[in-house]
Amino acid sequence: GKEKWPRGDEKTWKDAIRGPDTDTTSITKSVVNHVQTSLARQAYNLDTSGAYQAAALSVRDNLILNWNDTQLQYTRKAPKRAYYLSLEFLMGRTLDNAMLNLGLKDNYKESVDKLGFNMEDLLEQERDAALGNGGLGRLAACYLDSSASQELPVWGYGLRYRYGIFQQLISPEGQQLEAPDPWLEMQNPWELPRLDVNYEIRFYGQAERLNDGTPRAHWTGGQEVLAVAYDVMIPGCYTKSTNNLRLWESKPKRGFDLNSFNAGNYEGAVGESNSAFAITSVLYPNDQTTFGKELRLKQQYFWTAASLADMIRRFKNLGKPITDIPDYIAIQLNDTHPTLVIPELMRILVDEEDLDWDVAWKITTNTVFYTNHTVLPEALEKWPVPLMEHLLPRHMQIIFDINMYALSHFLQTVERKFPNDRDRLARMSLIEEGYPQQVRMAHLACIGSKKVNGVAELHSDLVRTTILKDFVELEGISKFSNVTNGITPRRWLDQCNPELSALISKTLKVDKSVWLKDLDRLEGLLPFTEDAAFREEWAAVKQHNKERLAAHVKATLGLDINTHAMFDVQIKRLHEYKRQTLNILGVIHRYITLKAMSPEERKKVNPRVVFFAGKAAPGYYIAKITIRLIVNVANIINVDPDTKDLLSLYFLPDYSVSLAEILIPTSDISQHISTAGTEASGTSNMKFCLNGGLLVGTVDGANIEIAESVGEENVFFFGHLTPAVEDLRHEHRYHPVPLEQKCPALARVFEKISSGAFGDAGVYEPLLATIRTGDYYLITEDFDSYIQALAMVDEAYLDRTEWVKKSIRTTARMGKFSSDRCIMEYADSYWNIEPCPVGK
Ligand code: NBG
Repeated sequence: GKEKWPRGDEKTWKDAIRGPDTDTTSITKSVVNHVQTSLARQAYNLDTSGAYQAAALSVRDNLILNWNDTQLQYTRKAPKRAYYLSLEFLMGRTLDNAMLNLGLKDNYKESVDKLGFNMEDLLEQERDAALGNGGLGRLAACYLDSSASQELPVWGYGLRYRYGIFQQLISPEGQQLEAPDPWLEMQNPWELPRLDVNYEIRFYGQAERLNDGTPRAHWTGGQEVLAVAYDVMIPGCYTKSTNNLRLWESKPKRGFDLNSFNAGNYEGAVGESNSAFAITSVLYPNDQTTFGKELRLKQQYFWTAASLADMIRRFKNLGKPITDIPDYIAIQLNDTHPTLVIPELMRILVDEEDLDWDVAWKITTNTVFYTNHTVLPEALEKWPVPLMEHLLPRHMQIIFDINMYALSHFLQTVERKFPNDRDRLARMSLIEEGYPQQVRMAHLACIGSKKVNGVAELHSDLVRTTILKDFVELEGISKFSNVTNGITPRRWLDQCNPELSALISKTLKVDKSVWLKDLDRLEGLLPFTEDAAFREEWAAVKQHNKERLAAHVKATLGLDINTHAMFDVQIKRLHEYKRQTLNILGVIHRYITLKAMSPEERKKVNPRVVFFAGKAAPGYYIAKITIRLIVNVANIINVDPDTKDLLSLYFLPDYSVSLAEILIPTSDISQHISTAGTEASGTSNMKFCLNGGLLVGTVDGANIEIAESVGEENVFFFGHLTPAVEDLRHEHRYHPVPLEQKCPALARVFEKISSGAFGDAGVYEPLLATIRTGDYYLITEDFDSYIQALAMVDEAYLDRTEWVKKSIRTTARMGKFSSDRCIMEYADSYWNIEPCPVGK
């Protein structure tokens, strides 16, 4: 039936309601209006930063209108929704992406131009929203883009950290220094504070079981903290659908604790309020390691409890019975960080909704889904039982109960299936024995979820056969599957490489609004590999992107880069398993080889520029030494007259999403060289290949599927395979062979370093020692085949025509890696949600 107009005079409303600003004239009006009113400035005193703010506010107005329509539509249609819980969202900048997704970039550019500014300068004003460490956080951002672009009712939930990932400074000696990232110091136009949306979150206190024949308990006392919502609009590409990313900020429940205040304990009262603010003050800068800090556990509970309360409030507005939750809500856990949502949902259902344990458990395990993102032991979360008991006494009880009810069920079956298998019981328990006992979050996430997935075929296999093997035997294989990661082609092709995007549209004779949302269309480029004029244009784009990077490096670091060299890039978090060390040792090997050549021989060598960028966790000693080695090798070889034109090396400081956007489109090759079986997926490998850079890599993570798609002849694989890794490690431990014998080429590189060629050799000794003894990441095992792979790269690069063909073929076959495909898989096979379009 026709809805009744809610209030007042309908015509008055309709006449006053404004539409979006889409033509250049109204865009200009809206920008100037923001200059005048929101910023209280004038044409006379407007600088670039003010112009950025005004343009951003104008774009935001357009987003808000779409956002409002989308949210109203969701309320009206009440579709099942999915909620993506991630402690990290690495969004980068928003303005360019928002204008592109709205299809309004050209108009904004024209308008800004007429007002006397340059759009590129404006874009540079924006600070990255860097609320994440690496791939896991950036994946969450890509997934939000794809959800909105496909009109799916998906919201993200995260934390609004006052400080994002630290800013990285590199001293002249190559030391990494960390500075805070006060990204909110400048006004942030991309968030809407929702001070009215808030929840009280409890910590500590007492949990008392009622022991009245029900599983209920009362949780009282302790500290209560307020979670306040900030909403970030997530525009879909060429659609009105605009989803929400809700970030929580913590603050004291009331300004001061009145009791302590009245008792004269002013400092105590303020201290309490400080501890409330502290919860969302900083992003933990560790990638793939856990530290068991109480504040981190507080963040996790604060965020999952506020998010769940918000979902349940929204669900209750539908007026459906509580048992219908799985028909309206799907919760996706981005790694184990939000696993507390499982005991928290149980607490709400059992203690507050008074449901039977079994009913509550059924609801929970039909609502929650878990994605595993690593099999590295040091990254698997465990929380000490005493800490959990102190901070979340009721949740600790519930976890013990889950262990008893859910697992005892299991364990009885196990006992029948595998009689007297005590080891298995100990292995599977949610509680790891020891001093102290620890809660295994991956086990809890696994048994509390409807489905579990890894992020690339190989990784999902490893999840099934190693860390969750026992659970597969118990629950059946069908619960455990794979969704290979993807990336959004909007940011990672159209936005970061506008010239390539334009060339593709022109060549395919298809508007980008089509192929950006149907990336398999890139296959249409394949016939053009044989078109010499097209190949030239293709190569010219790469060349131009190199010059764009060179200009940026000149402007920011004052360095000159040889843009006629092959560009070889490795950018990612510094980590032993990612083996930046292998790369820098390879560079030194190349340097030694060049030095030994005659001037005649050198003439035949193709110049190469090697780029590194990436942050090391502040406490990661070995990773920091690797940075030092890279910087000091660069200091020597970049000025060596014998070789500097043939080999140069740069460590670009403060890697970020925005830096990646400039670097990725320049690569001829990029390196993804983790020890086989350690990199769950990798996603920058996809970004490089989508932009026509070829891949040098190990047979690991998504490299494998990329090679399957683009053709193995277009990638440079090397190194041992996953099944060999454990045996090799065993050999290293029990039958060590001296380096000189095992790998003479690497031994020469070590000698060079130890000779002091790159400064005080003692500095590097702890790093070299990890390789000489133990060599857990198998550098010595893979070094020779790595050097061979790089030689094959040199060889292939000599035939430039064939090289460009490889580049085109690579881009053309990357369709599978659009995050649109991933999100559709999650929507169909996991969440069971459907698009909810908004209409014009
Ligand atoms: C990382 C993996 C990457 C993967 C991203 C996104 C964690 C715990 N894991 O290989 O190391 O691409 O997750 O899935 O950060």
